[in-house]
Amino acid sequence: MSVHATAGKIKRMEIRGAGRIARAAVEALRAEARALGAGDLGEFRRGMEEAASLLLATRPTAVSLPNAVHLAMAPLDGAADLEAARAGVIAAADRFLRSSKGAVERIGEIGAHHIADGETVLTHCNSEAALSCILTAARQGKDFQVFATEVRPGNQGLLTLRTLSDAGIPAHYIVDSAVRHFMHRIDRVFVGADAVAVNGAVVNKIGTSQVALAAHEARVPFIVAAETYKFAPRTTLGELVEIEEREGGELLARAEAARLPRVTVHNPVFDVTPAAYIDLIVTEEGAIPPSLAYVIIREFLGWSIEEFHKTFQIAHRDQG
Ligand code: RI2
Repeated sequence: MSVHATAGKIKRMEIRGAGRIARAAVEALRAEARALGAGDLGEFRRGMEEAASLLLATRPTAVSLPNAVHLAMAPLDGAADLEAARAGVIAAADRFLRSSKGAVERIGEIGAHHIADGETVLTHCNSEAALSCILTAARQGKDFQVFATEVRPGNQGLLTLRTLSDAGIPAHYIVDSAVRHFMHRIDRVFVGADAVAVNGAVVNKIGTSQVALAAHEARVPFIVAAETYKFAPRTTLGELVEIEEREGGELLARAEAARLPRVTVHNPVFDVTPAAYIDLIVTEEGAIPPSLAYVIIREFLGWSIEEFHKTFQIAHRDQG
């Protein structure tokens, strides 16, 4: 798919989920690298950076997107000529796509150890990493149930239910505000992440922090499933993860809103769960307490501060 088409689908959330967004962007960059008819290395680099910038501007929160774009674009630095650059980007994209799928599988294997026979698990939103833990446990023959929230306003809970149902896992569907009501029946919460900050705080679908609060109050373990490329290097520089605010129309129909001129509709689609409410973050490199987020950023992302700045400049070039 072209860069334009992919960017449009990510913006409209036809492609969604932090991992899927990252893979779709990298696939689009790979297609662009193959197709770009540049005359020389400079022209190729400019074309690729334009494509990257378009993809990076689609959604601001899931840090998997800039992390993945950075990995795919890295071979442009130091490439001897145009064809080396082209081949480098294609190979880096292939590597990321392979390792992303492998990471989700590995997270499933590690996370499944935390689900036992007879338990009841709760999940919020639709995370392939969290679902990988749940599906792996089911494939291992464990007998357990899952509560899935609706997830206002996008109703991603329905996607989760379809996956659970296809896998033959008994499931319960509840509105987001019923989480505390049912928490006494829950043994463990599994959610995904759009970003993990250096202080171990997790940015995930709006409502996640309320789920964490209810779990904390009831002493229910709260587990986050997140690939290492969901960790946000720029938070080591003191930057906050931007919380995407989407159209109010997703919440309140335009005609209804027109009748309520004094009402401001707020539609933040993510929130921040503090590290204090998180028991474990399961990455493909192993499960860590949130206090070790910095180690993941340093050891497995391994970016220098100069590199953060460069990808950031590409991301903001078109936004003035
Ligand atoms: P995986 C999603 O964001 C959800 O917040 C989900 O928990 C998170 O990405 C991680 O998903 P959105 O794109 O990468 O639905 O684990 O706004 O699939």
